[in-house]
Amino acid sequence: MAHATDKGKYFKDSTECRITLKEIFCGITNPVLQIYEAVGRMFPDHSVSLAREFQYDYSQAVIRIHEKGRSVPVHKDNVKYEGREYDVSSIDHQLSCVLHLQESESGGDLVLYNRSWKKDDEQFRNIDFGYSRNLTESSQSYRAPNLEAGDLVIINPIYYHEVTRIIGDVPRITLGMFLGFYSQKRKIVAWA
Ligand SMILES: O=C(O)CCC(=O)C(=O)O
Repeated sequence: MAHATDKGKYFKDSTECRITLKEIFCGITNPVLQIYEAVGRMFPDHSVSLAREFQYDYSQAVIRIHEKGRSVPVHKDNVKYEGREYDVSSIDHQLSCVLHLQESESGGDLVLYNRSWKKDDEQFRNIDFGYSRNLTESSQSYRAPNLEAGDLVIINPIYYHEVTRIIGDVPRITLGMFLGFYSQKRKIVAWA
């Protein structure tokens, strides 16, 4: 949800994104639907659907192409805090789902830190995106091993995480979405 402060633009871009994803996955099963099915099998007593607000669909997924030299700084995702103007901020719990479409030659590792976000951490926030490395330097970390195209990684995004610098000419390509859980309704909504 890159346009957290401009809902009109977010929902307009979501419509265009839906058309683009349809074109990209024309002729094959849309991986977004495959992820919904996989999540449905993990949580058989929950329904799984795309998030909607009034008559608007949220964006289905974001495709990230990380080229050589790119990295994603230490950050967390928490729609209850960052997306308060969106209906999905009323969820009880959030997970992040990343389908790997192409790995880089080297680097591009997902590193998870054993430290969850607290409001006080906002003082360590970078101006543009992410947080100061000081925040996680003394936390235990876990590097997701040997990920391959086709792997689906599900994390609790309130724990700090980062993607290390991409090395080599082959870009790292992923398709990402968030899952929001409404515990009482046993309902999971997906958005990006
Ligand atoms: O690309 C990844 O492995 C992690 C993506 C990420 O940072 C996120 O979903 O918040």
